[in-house]
Amino acid sequence: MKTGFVLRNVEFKNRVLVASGTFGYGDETRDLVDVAKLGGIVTKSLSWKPRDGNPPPRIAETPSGMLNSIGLANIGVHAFIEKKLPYLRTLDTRIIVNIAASSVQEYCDVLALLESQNGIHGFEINVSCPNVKEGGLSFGTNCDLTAEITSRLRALTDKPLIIKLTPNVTHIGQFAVAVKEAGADAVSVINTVIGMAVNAKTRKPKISTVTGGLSGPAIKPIALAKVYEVAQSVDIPIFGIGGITNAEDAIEFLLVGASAVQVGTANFIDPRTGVSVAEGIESFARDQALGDVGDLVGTLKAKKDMSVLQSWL
Ligand code: RRO
Repeated sequence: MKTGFVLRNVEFKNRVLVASGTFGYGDETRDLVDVAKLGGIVTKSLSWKPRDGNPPPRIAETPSGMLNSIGLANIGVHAFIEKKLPYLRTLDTRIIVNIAASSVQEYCDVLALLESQNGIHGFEINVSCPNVKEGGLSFGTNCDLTAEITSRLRALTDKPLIIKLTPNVTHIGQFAVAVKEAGADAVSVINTVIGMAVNAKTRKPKISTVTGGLSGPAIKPIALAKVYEVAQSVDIPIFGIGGITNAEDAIEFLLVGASAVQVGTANFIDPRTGVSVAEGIESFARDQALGDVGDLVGTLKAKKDMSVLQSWL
């Protein structure tokens, strides 16, 4: 059974990665998860300088979803290189480093510095954090700026360049087209959906920044629709993300057009979820007598002319 795939010049052993922000820098779960059974790890977004993030409370539970406003808390690219990358280099899986920034120049500086290090297989560019005032959605909801960031970074690396898109736009397919034309190898679809939770008794929002990013099973139908729209718009690979908790969820993403998936919020319940999703996909493909998990990608049986999205594309 073939489980892997190739993106640009990098081979992934299977189509399941763990999503940025839900697996730290890979070291917290070292005694819990056999990461060699994952296609890869996407590390928590890095900025040039360390950031403390937003004040608490910055996480709230909602029915079937988690609301976060971490505010890009991270150790900064220099501490990452010194303290985290040596361990990541020892792992038998692909390491994708996620980068966030508050200016185009900062994205370039962080990527250029990481580019000079061994042990990084690709970059995922976060233009979609809903919880910071500078950068984040102010980039990711502007198609021209998203394309400019992509082309500036493309010039700096020959490694896979993946742009992580926000669902908080009217036509995500247009963003996928723009980043493809600017040189992106793939897109990650989706980051969190802007949401809000309120405590009726105190009349206060449940997180300090009032709104946050909703993730978990609550957003899976939104994510499937966004992946479908992107798959109808571009032919570059898509990492499908949003509420995946088991193999069946992941297979749904492959069917609508994702080439691979990332498991996010489910890691907070069980950090081994990605491994069991990878195993479950493989046994599903075997049961279906497929020779390659990739044979599932984009094979949704849907009448395209029946899709209401079609009139936008
Ligand atoms: O740190 C965060 O608040 C955060 C980020 Br950078 C992101 O990309 N998505 C999200 O839901 N939270």
